[in-house]
Amino acid sequence: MAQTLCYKILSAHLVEGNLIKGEPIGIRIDQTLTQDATGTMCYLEFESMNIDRVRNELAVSYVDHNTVQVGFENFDDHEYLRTVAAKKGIVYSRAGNGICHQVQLERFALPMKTLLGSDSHTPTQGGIGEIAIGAGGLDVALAMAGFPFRLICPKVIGIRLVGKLARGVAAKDIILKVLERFGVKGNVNSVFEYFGPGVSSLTVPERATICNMGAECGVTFSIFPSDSQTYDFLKAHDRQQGFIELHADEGAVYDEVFEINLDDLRPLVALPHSPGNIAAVSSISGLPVNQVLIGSCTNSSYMDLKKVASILEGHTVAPTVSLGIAPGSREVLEMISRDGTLSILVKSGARILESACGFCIGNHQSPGTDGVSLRTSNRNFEGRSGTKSGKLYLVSPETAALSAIYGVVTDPYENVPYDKIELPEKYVHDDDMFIFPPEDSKSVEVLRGPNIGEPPKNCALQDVLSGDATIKVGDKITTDHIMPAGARLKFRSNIPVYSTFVFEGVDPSFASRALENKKSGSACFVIAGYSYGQGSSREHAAICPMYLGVKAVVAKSIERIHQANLCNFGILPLIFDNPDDYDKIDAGDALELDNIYSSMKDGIFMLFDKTKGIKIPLSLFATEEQKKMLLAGGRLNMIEG
Ligand code: MIC
Ligand code: SF4
Repeated sequence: MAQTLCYKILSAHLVEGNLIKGEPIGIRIDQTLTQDATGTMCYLEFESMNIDRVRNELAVSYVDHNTVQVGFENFDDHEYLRTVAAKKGIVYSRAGNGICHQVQLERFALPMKTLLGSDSHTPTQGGIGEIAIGAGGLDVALAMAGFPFRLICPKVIGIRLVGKLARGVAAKDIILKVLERFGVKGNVNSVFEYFGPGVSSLTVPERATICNMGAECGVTFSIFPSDSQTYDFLKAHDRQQGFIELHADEGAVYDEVFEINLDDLRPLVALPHSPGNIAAVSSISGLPVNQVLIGSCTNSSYMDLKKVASILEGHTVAPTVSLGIAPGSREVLEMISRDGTLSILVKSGARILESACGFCIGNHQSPGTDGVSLRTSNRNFEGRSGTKSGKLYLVSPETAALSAIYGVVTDPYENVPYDKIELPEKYVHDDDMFIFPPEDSKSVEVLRGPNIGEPPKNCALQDVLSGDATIKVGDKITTDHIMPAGARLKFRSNIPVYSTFVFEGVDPSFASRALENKKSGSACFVIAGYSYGQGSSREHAAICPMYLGVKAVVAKSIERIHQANLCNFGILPLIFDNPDDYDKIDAGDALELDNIYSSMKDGIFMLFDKTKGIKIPLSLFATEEQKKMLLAGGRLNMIEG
C-alpha cells in the first residue's frame, strides 16, 4: 500500500504496536537532545536510572536557554550539565554555540532518523526529513536509556504546497497560514506532512521555520520530504554522506489535505496574545512599533539574517524603535561576520544579541509598558516577554526588518530589495564548541552546585482523593502560565524554590494555598478549559504542581506533551465528558473522587462536587502504561523499584 512519508519512517522505527491511527505505538529513538532549562532535571532523572552510558546513537546537551547568569545558579547548572555529559557519553554544546534547534539542524539532523528532544520545538528538524518530537525530560531520559518512545499513531494531515512565494513573502507566512487554518488547539495526535510541487523551491532553513511552528498547532511533528534541497544543505555542511532521498509514495492517502497556493500567499502576522491569532500584515500597516526582535529557533538562520541585512542596508533604525538581532548559532554569527553582513546590521543600529534563546523566553529585552514588539519568534503568550501589558506580534524577518526602519508595521510584499536569497554553497563550520565525551569516563566527577536538587518523588495514588478546586482557569492555559520562565528560569533545578512560582501570573497565592492543603492532607484539583498545558514541553509544569500537592487536572482538553508529563509525575489528567460541566464548578468547591483504582480500568470517573451536591462524569484518556504510572505515583517510582 502506498505510504505517507511519516508512516515510512515510523514503520522503520516501530518496536511496539501496529501503525493504526489512534493506537498506541512505541518507536526506537536514534537521537536525543536537551537544552539547559529542561536538561538538568532530565539528566538527574537519567542518573537515577543507574545506567553507565547513554544507549541511543547520539545524545546532545545544549546550553542556550539560561545564559543570562544573574546569580550563581545558571553557571552551576552548566557545570553540572558539562560534567554529567562527559560521565554519561553525551555531546555537550557549550553556551555560545547557539540555539539547540538551529545547531542540531546544522550539525546532526539527518533524513530518516528519529529525534526526541526535551523542548517543544524539536520538530524543527522535520525540515530535513527527520521525525523529531518534543517531550518531557523524563521521556527523553528513558530514550537515552534505550527505551522506546510511546506515542499515539498519528493522523497524517497533508499540506500540499503549489506555486512559489512572491517577493517579500516568507516561509514564516506559510506556517502562519497553517496556523490560521488549524489554530492552536484540537490537533493532538496529528502530524503535518508537506508535499506537492511548491516544496522544491523551499530551502532546508525555510522548511525548518515551517516545522518549528507546527508545535504551536500542537501536532506531534511536521515533516518535509528529503530531496535535492536537502542534499544541497547537507553538502554545504560537508554532511552529504547522511543524505537519503525520501518522499511519500505515489498515491499515498492523507487523512486530510490542506492546499496552499504560494503565489497567492501574502505576509501574515500573529496578533497578541496567541500564535493562532492570524491577520494580514496589511491589515495592521502603520501601527507604531517600539521594539523589533529578530532571532529565536524559528528565524535566525544565515539566510534570514542575509535578508534582514539586505533590507536594512543604507538605513538607520527608526528613532522610536529598539532593534535586537540574535544570530541563531555561532556558525551563523561567523558566516555573517566573515561576509560583511554583520557590519551592515551594526551600521543600521541593530543591537547584536547573544546566539541564544534570550528574548524569546523572556530572559531579557522585555518591552516597555503597553509596548508593541514585533518578533520573528514563535510564541506571543501574554506576559512571556516579561511585560504583562506588552503586545507581541509574530512576523517574518522581512516584515520585522522593514518595520524597524519605518517605525510602523510595514508590509514587505513586493517591497524588499531582492528576489530570493540563495543557500550558500559552503557554510563555515567547526565543532570546537562541542565537547565530545571521553571513551572512559570513570574518573569524571559530576559537579553539583547548591541549586541542584533531586527530582522530587510522588506517593502512590490513593483510592479516594478529597480536597478542593484550588484554582479554576480558562481556555488555552500555557505552560508559561503554569510555570513561568524568564526571571524564574534559574530555579529550574531547584524544585522547592521553583514551585513557589506556580501560576504566579494567574493567581499569586496559589502556591501557598496548595502547600497548606498538602500539609492538611487535602488534595488539590486544577479546573481548566480547553487546551490546558499548550506551549512548552517543560515537565516542571507537572513536577512543581505535583510537589505542591496537585493530584488531578480536570479540563475540557489537555495538550499532548503536558498530558504525558502529568502522567509521568502521577497527576491524573481528567477530561469533562460534558464540557458545560466546567461552568458548574467554582474555585474553592469541595471535591471528591473515589473508587479511583476501579475507575482506572475503563477510564470512567465520577467527580463529586460536595459544595454543589452534584456529580460530574469525567474520562481518563491514557494508555495502559500511563495508567500504571498514575497508580504508582509517577514513572520514576516504577523505574527505581
Ligand atoms: C519555550 O519556547 O517555551 C521553551 C522555553 O523552549 C520550552 C522549553 C522550556 O520550558 O524549557 C519549550 O518550548 O519546550
Ligand atoms: Fe529557545 Fe524560544 Fe526556541 Fe524555545 S522557542 S527553544 S525559548 S528560541
